[in-house]
Amino acid sequence: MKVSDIDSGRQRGALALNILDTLVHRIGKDEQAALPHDWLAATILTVRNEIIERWMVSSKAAHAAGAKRVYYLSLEFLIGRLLRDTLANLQASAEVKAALAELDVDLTALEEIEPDAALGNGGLGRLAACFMESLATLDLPAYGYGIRYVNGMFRQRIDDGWQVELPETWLQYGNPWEFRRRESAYVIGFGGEVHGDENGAVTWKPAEIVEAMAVDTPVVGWRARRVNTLRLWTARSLDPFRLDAFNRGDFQGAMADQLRAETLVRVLYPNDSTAAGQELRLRQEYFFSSASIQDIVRRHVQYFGDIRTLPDRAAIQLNDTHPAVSVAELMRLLIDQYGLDFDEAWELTQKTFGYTNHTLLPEALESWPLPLFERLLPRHMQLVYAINAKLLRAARKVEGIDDRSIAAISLIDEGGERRVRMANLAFAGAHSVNGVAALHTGLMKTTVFADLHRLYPERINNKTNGITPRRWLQECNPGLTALITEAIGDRFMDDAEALTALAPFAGDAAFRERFAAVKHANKVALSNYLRGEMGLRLDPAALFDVQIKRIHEYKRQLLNIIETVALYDQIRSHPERDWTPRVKLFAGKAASSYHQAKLIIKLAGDVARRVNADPSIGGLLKVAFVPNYNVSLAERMVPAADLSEQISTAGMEASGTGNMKFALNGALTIGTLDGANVEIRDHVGADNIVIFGLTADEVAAQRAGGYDPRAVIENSAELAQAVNAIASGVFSPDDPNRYRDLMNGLYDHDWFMVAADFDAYSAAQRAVDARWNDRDGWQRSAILNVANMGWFSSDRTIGDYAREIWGVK
Ligand code: 26V
Repeated sequence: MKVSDIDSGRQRGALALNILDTLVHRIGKDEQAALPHDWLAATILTVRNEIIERWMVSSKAAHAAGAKRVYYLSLEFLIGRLLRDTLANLQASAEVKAALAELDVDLTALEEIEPDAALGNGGLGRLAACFMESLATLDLPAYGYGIRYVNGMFRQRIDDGWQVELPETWLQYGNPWEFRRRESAYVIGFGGEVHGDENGAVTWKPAEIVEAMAVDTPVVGWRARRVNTLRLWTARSLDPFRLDAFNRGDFQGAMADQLRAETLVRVLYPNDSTAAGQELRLRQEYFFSSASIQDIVRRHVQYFGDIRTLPDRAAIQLNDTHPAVSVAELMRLLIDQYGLDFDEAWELTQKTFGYTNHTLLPEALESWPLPLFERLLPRHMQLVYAINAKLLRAARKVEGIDDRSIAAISLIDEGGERRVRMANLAFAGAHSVNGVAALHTGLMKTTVFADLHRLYPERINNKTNGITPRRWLQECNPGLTALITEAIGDRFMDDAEALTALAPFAGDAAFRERFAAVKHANKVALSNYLRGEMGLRLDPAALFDVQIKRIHEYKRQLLNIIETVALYDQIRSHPERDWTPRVKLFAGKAASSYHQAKLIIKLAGDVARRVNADPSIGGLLKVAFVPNYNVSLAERMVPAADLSEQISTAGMEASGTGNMKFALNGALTIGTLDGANVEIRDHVGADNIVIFGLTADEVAAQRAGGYDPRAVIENSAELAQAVNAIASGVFSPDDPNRYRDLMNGLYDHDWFMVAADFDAYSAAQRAVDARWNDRDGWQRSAILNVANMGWFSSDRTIGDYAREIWGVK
């Protein structure tokens, strides 16, 4: 039976028939029986067919040209949904929408039931996803390598104000985007013993092995210029079912190997603030590093024959230290399999790798207890020692170098229990070490990497982060995109820096009105969504003030909440003043073991409940914590924001990328001089951003020189009143002591300088109110933000990596 035969007789074009054919023959359902997920799968499979040929063209062209390939190794890819993005990049949205309409199916509804691929924690993972899209857009041959987690980032439910973590089952209906590559499989070993023979050749006999199998997802660049591959590894046992054990009646034993393999790829570590430290995490890191490096080496030798030309044909970028064991893995393959001598292998390795650092937080810097590393990876341990010997020999030649400096450079931390330092291994094994914003790169040179920097002063460089304007402007904000296109044409879609042509429109009153109308419509849409999801009633005319990101003390959601309490207090005391109506929105996940962060979520909810229920403030202030922050929620919230909260303690946020998304969508930033905020100010102009608070240098100086938060609190009536109200249970009458310790922490140490920055922050917020009342001035600034944010496109960032680190065109 052909699809046309079961056609209901209506007029249907080729694409509609194609989707229907896929539904019937691939999904096995007819139109009447199909559920929304069946239509989604049929649509994705049909679209995927359109991609495959371009995909093959892309890889054949790279092969024929002998092009150098980029390999982006990352334990996280926070992709989100793919259908809308892929259709947009194929320029096929309208066509597919029309075809589905012929089948009485709504494309937007399908797009919104696609599960969010949340294989990442936050900024680092989302950056990797933006980079993949920009690599394809810039027509650079590239592969992303990672793990196909069965359970990605947890789903957050808020129960009685408390965060509860639930497993996210994104693969529940299968994943129609992916191709399982059974033939691309590698054996990964763990443990066992290392033997050397009389000629010096070394063999590692692992005690345990699993197989890594490739699962590929096509990544379509803008205007489908190129299709690259995101290759995620899944694990399987080489002996998935032990019949001998089964026949003995040992049913569990029969499956034990398979279970162990599946455990490797079961969960993403849901933490971005504390190094995990568990054996399973190191196993994940090695599993994916080894599979990726074996795959890269195999491809190189197959195409080019000589392993010695690897650095000419492959650039491998390490996304933080999570894949740093790759340095030792490549050394192992070069020496033990290809017979190179150590020095030659080291030179090739250094030329091949680049390393990106994403955090200076000492607690997030990975290091592994030496006994664990040695037990799991005995051959790699030997290589780490050999690399370290070479590194320290070089260090000792530096004039005036002292023992403290040598100890800081060493790959082994000898203070306390001995540990392998992954950041030092990545630094030593790479020709390029980059930070992700100018300020952060500067701090790398003077703090964590100061000694390594003195040894290799050319190695550290800056690559300021970026975001893809396809997802973060065109797709999430079609209203603004249409308005911009009408004003300046569509060149900005191919070159985001062409947005500067919008700047003169800031002076055009009619344009400002239309710009404001687009923002208003986005706020109405978000309000409607939040009413449906959580019964919230918001006034879209109010100022939407948004802080959405991982919950962490350094990001200072607490500063925002305390200021909210102070504002509430002020409105109650002076109801006669001309207050700006505000909606304060929070969203974000806390690491499951991070008690303080979870308490901050609870506090946001407690403050919201009290404030929202108080009729005496006449609806001038509304507060909400929106559950389950993820990429899709960000796509709804970012276009609706008026004010973007980027208020980390200066020196602690490596870059931030949410800051860029908001500014590109016409929100004004209130922020500290931290991370990329500094460069955002330089681009949008100091008049179009609200900067407050201590600088990174001042934070360091205060911390060094007897900062006394108690005195600061006692000197600020507004702050003291808010802190004391929270501490005494005004917002938690059911448990008046709930926030006592949290508030005492501010008096006692206040490591994140909440008290130190409070008055400046509060004053900055009142300055925001004043600007809001100057409607023209506000819209002018908002338009100038959009016009000047093109530089923060990840196309620019990837162009910089390509030229300055990878040497690819
Ligand atoms: C650490 C760990 C520790 C073990 C458990 C899993 C895990 C996962 C991630 C991390 C490191 C997270 C570092 C990170 O996300 N940094 C963010 O990177 C963004 C992109 O460069 C940047 O914009 C943010 O400022 C920075 O915090």
